[in-house]
Amino acid sequence: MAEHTLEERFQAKIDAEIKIEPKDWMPDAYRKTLIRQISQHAHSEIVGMLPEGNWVTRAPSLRRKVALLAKVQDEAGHGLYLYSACETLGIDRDTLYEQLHSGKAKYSSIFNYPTLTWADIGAIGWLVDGAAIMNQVPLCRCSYGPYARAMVRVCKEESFHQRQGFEILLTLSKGTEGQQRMLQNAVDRWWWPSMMMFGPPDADSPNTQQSMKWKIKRFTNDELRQKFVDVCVDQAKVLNVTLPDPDLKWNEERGHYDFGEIDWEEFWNVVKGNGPCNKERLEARNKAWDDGAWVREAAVVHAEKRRAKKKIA
Ligand code: BYC
Repeated sequence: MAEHTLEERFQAKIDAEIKIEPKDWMPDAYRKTLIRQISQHAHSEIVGMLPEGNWVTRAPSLRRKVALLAKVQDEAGHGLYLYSACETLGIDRDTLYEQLHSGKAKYSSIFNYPTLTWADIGAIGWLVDGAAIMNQVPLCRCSYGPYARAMVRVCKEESFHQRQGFEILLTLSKGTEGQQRMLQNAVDRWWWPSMMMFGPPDADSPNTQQSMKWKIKRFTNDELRQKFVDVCVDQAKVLNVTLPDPDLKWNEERGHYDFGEIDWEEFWNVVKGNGPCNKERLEARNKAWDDGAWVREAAVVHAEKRRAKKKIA
């Protein structure tokens, strides 16, 4: 069968909302795009454990510590589902890890910012997980079956994390003046980086158009960013905080909030590896990998022994 016919049948399946499964024929570019996006997503979950992990030993109560530990552990789980989904496309996990550890792979810009106070943990839950949910709920309908299915559980857990973060901030908002200042300061620092999570504006996004046609993405970067702003404005009122954007204003005609210019220079700088914590994050991942060598070796020996025992039996 001619290549173009296969491609047409593939697109027809996507148009008919039929999921593409690992053994189905797919264009090389579709496979490559998915490996790129899913691996970046997996790396983000894994690196995303670091800023929050920083507060596990300093959480203000046992209840907060247990909840934060559970959240960080969920993120490790998300990373593992996503690496598994990525492997169904024919790339092995060691290659993916190598790409992360060598600094070749991208992961979300947001995790290159520091967590300076306890309020940052609440702000990450509210804004970062909030942005992640906005972006990830439509991914449950992604055309590639294993990615779409992995996202269902990820989204359920992310939604729990977002509420947990909001509750941390709500508690601070009812606290002392110092706690309220700490809350405002965290929101001031996390707002713009969270807006950047959705990626460059549609006009400068090389991948969006094709990914929409393939139904990997269901909304563009700008569409999701706008939804995020619209939702956050009302939530900020409940928290009694100001979003640090003087241009934020309801636009009656558009039926949406207008917002100010995003500093794209800062975004690209962070993506290129020059953000406040890029170096620290990569060092931490490499150290964890090296320190864990004996665990991996022990696991392999254990598996081999079990296999040998089964053979004898
Ligand atoms: N950071 O053409 P574009 C989470 C790159 S949430 C770094 O629009 P695409 C978590 C992009 O990769 C975070 N790089 O790309 C939450 C591309 O470069 P390459 C992870 C970014 O793929 C809470 C170039 O810019 N979520 O894990 O169509 C706690 C041009 O962009 C960023 C996901 O990964 C960025 N923010 O759209 C713990 C969701 N934005 O690859 C963990 C899945 C863009 O061509 N991913 N770039 O060299 C997606 O939905 C899409 O990949 C994006 C970008 C919307 C992020």
